[in-house]
Amino acid sequence: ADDGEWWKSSVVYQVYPRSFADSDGDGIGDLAGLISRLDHLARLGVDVVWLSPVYPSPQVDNGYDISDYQGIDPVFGDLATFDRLVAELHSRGMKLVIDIVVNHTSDQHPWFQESRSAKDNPKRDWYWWREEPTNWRSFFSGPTWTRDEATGEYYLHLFAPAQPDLNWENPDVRRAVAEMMRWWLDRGVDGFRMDVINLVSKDPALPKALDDGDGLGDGSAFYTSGPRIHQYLAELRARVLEGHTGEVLFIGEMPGVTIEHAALFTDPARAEVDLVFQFEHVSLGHQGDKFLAGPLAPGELVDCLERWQRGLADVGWNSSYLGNHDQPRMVSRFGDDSAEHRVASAKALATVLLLQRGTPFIYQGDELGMTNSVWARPDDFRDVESLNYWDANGHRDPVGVLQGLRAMGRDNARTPMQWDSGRHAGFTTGAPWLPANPNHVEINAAAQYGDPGSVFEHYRGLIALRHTSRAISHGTHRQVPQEDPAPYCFVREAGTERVEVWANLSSRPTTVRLESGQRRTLAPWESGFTLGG
Ligand code: ISL
Repeated sequence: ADDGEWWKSSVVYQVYPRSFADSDGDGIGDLAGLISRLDHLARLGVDVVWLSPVYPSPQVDNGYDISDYQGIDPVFGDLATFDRLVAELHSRGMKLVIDIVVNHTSDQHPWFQESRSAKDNPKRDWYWWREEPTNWRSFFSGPTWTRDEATGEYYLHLFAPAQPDLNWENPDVRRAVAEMMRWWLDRGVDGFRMDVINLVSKDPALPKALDDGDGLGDGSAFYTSGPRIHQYLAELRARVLEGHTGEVLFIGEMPGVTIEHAALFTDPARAEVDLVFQFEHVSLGHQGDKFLAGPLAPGELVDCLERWQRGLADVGWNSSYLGNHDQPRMVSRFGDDSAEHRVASAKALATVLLLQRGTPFIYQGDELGMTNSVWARPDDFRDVESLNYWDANGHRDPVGVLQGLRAMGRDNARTPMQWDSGRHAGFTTGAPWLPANPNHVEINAAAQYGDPGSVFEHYRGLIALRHTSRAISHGTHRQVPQEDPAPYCFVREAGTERVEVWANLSSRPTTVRLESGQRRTLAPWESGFTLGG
């Protein structure tokens, strides 16, 4: 039964195009490469593709710095190839969600070029300009303000200096964003994943942050889910959808979002967004700085996921993800990527990812159990976040900082997709922009297709279950409490349909108690479920 919210029974697959498939041998993945691999997605059974940015961009942050919102970067293809992608997806019954980055533009965007040119330029107020900077620390190390030569004033950038923040207080900015999104809707896209969208409403006073001792501080209280964010999102959705028939999916990426705000953002009655990416579980153990992350205590992940289950049980809707292009590989971060436990832990995590309540997101390669890669030296990294962090912190503790980058660096998720055991994992015939993980000789798609014991076939089975079981797609979720904090057990229920799920999220055996009281011994990382009426 389709109750209109098609995305509740959908599984989304994220493609990071730069690292997915390269059709022309330049070492960088592209749209034609993606089209050539759509059979992989059809075989897996996913419903929606979320495509990371492919717009013209100087690629300072791999496309999250956009210099033209209505085009395709030549490195990825052109608009005709994009249209072909939409048609090819639709003909397979899949939908396309594109990535919209409108907290900031590239400093090469014509809007910013105009804005920076003079204090009295009509677009001056499209960005944040001040005579005096505040002391906020940027997401990518260093200050959030950079002085611009042309006028001697400072502009705000929560991320890299090449990513100036748009001023959403200006109604013209908000109108331009809505118009741009409508243009893509008219081209046939089915939804939008909106980058750091809960950061667009700043406290216009831009107050000073508490000094961490180095002259900078955490200003996030002044721009996270800020004063007008709910108004802006409701306004944007209404404008984008005005006169449009057919359902469109709005996903908000929201660092620092609380459960309370997430329930508001995803309350259908408020018509803001349908899905929210929260960050609590991926931030566990961060101690304020993700590159200092320590190991998780048993049960920490489960407790966090459960808090979100309870918080959005009645109003709103969860998104389920354990990895993406900003995170280390899920099996390395939350599982156990040793030879002994890699396959079982990838499967146990997938069982949780795909069977808990909420729309699941699979990041490319996780369906193969891909792991973090090998980084010998700091200059092996390509990601602006890792490189800046090294520059800012490497000198005080080279060994510890390199260790942190290895464990948490975003490039772990950005190594080429592992298609086969051949040269460069079948990703490119040229020299890849980032080397393939050496373990591709063993971990790759070709080796897993049709192998019933493989991570890929495990994902395929779970996705199929999500499509046939209303208990899984729409049902209630309740935890079955355990003495041992490591295993995660829960029951999903809709009408007379009941699914009980267990997953031992640890590298040692354990015993769980099912809801019936029956005991069950689980091997390390063993997971499973029973279907019952
Ligand atoms: O990876 C992070 C740094 O620790 C996150 O804080 C990340 O910056 C945050 O999730 C926002 O991510 C999004 O916006 C960034 C971009 O670099 C990420 O790739 C994108 O997903 C700026 O556009």
